[in-house]
Amino acid sequence: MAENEYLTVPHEKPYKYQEGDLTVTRGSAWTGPGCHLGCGVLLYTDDDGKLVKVEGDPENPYNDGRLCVRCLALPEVTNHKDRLLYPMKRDPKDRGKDKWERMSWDEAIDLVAGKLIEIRDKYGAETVIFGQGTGRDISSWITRLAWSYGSPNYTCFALSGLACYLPRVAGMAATCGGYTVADCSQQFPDRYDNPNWRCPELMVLWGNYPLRANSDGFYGHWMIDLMKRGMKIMMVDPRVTWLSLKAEAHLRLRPGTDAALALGMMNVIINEDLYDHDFVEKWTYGFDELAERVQEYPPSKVAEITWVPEEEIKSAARMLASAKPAAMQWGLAVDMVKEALPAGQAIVGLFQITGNVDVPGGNIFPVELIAYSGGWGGELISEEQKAKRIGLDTYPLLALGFQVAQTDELMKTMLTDKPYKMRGIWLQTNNAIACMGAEPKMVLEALLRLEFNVVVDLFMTPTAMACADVVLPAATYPEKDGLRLGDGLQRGEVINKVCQIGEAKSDAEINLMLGKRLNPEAWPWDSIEDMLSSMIATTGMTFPELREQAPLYLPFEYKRYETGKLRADGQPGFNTATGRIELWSTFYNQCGLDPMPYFDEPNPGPGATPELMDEYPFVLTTGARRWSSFHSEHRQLDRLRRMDPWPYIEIHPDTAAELGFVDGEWVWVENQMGRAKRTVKITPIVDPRVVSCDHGWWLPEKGPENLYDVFDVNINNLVPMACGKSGFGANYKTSICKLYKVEKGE
Ligand SMILES: Nc1nc2c(c(=O)[nH]1)N[C@H]1C(S)=C(S)[C@@H](COP(=O)(O)OP(=O)(O)OC[C@H]3O[C@@H](n4cnc5c(=O)[nH]c(N)nc54)[C@H](O)[C@@H]3O)O[C@H]1N2
Ligand SMILES: Nc1nc2c(c(=O)[nH]1)N[C@H]1C(S)=C(S)[C@@H](COP(=O)(O)OP(=O)(O)OC[C@H]3O[C@@H](n4cnc5c(=O)[nH]c(N)nc54)[C@H](O)[C@@H]3O)O[C@H]1N2
Ligand code: SF4
Ligand SMILES: [Mo]
Repeated sequence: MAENEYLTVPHEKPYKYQEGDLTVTRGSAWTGPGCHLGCGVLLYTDDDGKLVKVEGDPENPYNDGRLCVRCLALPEVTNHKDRLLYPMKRDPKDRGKDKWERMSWDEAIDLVAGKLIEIRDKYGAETVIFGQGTGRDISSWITRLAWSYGSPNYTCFALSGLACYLPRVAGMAATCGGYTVADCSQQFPDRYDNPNWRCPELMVLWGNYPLRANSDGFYGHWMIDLMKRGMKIMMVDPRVTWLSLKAEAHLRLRPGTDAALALGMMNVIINEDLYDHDFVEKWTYGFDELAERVQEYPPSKVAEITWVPEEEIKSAARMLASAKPAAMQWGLAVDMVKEALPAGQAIVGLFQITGNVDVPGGNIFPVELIAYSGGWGGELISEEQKAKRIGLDTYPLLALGFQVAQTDELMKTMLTDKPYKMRGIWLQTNNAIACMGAEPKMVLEALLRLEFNVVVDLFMTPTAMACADVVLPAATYPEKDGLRLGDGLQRGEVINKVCQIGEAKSDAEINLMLGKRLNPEAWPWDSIEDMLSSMIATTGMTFPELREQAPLYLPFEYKRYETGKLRADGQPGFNTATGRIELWSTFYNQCGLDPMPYFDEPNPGPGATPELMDEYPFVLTTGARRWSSFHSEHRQLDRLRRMDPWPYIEIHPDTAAELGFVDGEWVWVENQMGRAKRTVKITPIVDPRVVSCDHGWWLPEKGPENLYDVFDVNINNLVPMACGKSGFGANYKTSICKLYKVEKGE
């Protein structure tokens, strides 16, 4: 029986149909290769079952027929000659060497299950780490595998301070009881025509570049749709971008000073009495304390800290306060500073005190279609095992709903064997030494101390080559059946299998096969179809039925805090201890953290370590997204590699002239942690005092001998593994560096 009324979009054709010589299959694009979204796609296959073309599905309201270059290039990824085609093993003595032996799937599952059960029996399940990379479709499969096996140590492996998305999500869960997203009508199947929706008057893009990133459920091209409907943009970004040139205001701050800027803007809004009195009085807690705190951040002082002129800070604050409604789409730059939680708290606070919460065209609380995106199977692990999660003792905030191990503490544990010795790792969709990990050489050292390492990936990666004992081949999305639910999306999508490459299997299938051996009761399904159908049982549909109907939407209501629908007890208000949005957080206070937002100078940096600036004169930011790749992926793909052939560093023309650099030449970027090579890209989009490097580099064409030269080109050689006071946040996007030419032969 369906528990809800669901909404669908009428389709002209069945999900699979013929077009000339090709078969067309409708579905969603959810990973791999990478991306967080799951746009509507039409997959074209020929008579031999080969994927030959991908197009955007014009009937899908989410992307409305549009696709990025990475989805357009999908057939080249799926059919690439370097794909892993079958399971392989290697003698642990040969780690780092290209000495693999092919196995059958039966043998592979026997080997992995046997070894994991042996470790569990001898040392305890907690000694095996289950590490994923960025949020692809595996979060549910890997959490269920970890928890049904009995390990509490599931995590985003090697991502210092869990510094992607989680700091924002955890911060909002702690202070407002849920996560809000900018209202671009994405929750309605009729989108911009929905009579209840309003176009935001202003969209503030804070540390996020949606056109390239399409992150956290937010499709970048909605910005263009909304601008056509009159919406204005404010951008908070140190770099000039295509969108910033069309923005009403562009606040070009010094990297890592976001918290100061937000507090300075709050200072103006509060002192000039521009806040929403009605909302603040009825629905927030701790406003007076906040009003006192922001007095420490007058715009003149904030201008000195952030490099944003005082008048711009004031006028931006006034613009935001007068826009009704205003929405905010934020991004990774908020997480990738050590004190990410207070930064996020300050930024989101701007929209809370101006009353833009859960109103049409503001920041809304989405409803999850099926609520398990934070992990599937949390009930499978015993309280006794849960208590062994690494980081729980050090960072009490981790007790807040998220069952992840804290990454920096986990790294310490791996290197010191305290409080217990780690024995193995299951790494699925994670290229730790090329991308995820800060201090990648240390991450490798930690991995090599383990007895048994399994990597599940699409390609051979530097991480797998360096440390794996078993490698399992995973499927790209046209090779698998799957579901896309939850994750702030409020819609259900289906992924449809249309082809098969080698012996690759979907992550879901791999984990189901292994789960059946590690804990059969937790994995009762005989097939993927059974498993997917059971996951959507509450919709009253089976997986094959949903296939024809998807995308599926839940009805949406605004201002649910007024009607008691945000809280389990049915009382009006927000899901916090006080029932209000906590500008002064009772939960942070309980955890021994400052209950209110504050700014902490990035360290090292011109504010915290002026003495280091003679040696390392530039502020470094890293990882601004590119069209041509998803993190460490796509480097094998000729078409995309041509767009950005080498790792680069963006340098202002004046700075380049001063250093005698010419466009395209190789230079070293170095700081007190280490160095990495980059090609020079001379461009006025960066401030002369700031340089910006891309991330995730390795060179597949160099071959495995030197681990694909990963340690020459990985910018994370310069990033320390060191998190904020709460256990969340790390300085990936703010550091300092010097630059010098690469000598011949280097
Ligand atoms: N300096 C710097 N470093 C950063 C960042 C930054 O901004 N600056 N960003 C950080 C962030 S936010 C993140 S999230 C991390 C991401 O770090 P990672 O998640 O480690 O990076 P990826 O390259 O996305 O992917 C990992 C691997 O997953 C494989 N893969 C892709 N799809 C699938 C699939 O469906 N199944 C399986 N089994 N494998 C698959 C890919 O081939 C790849 O080898 O990087 C972080 N690193
Ligand atoms: N094409 C592509 N898309 C991706 C990814 C990818 O690798 N490639 N990765 C995915 C992942 S896992 C994530 S987390 C998202 C991230 O995507 P976003 O959230 O957009 O993050 P970034 O692209 O790292 O940075 C966004 C902007 O922040 C600016 N910036 C740098 N430092 C600072 C700072 O200190 N403060 C502020 N306010 N801005 C700063 C940069 O100049 C950049 O324009 O993208 C996802 N989408
Ligand atoms: S955002 Fe781009 S890469 Fe991601 S699924 Fe959509 S079209 Fe594909
Ligand atoms: Mo990320």
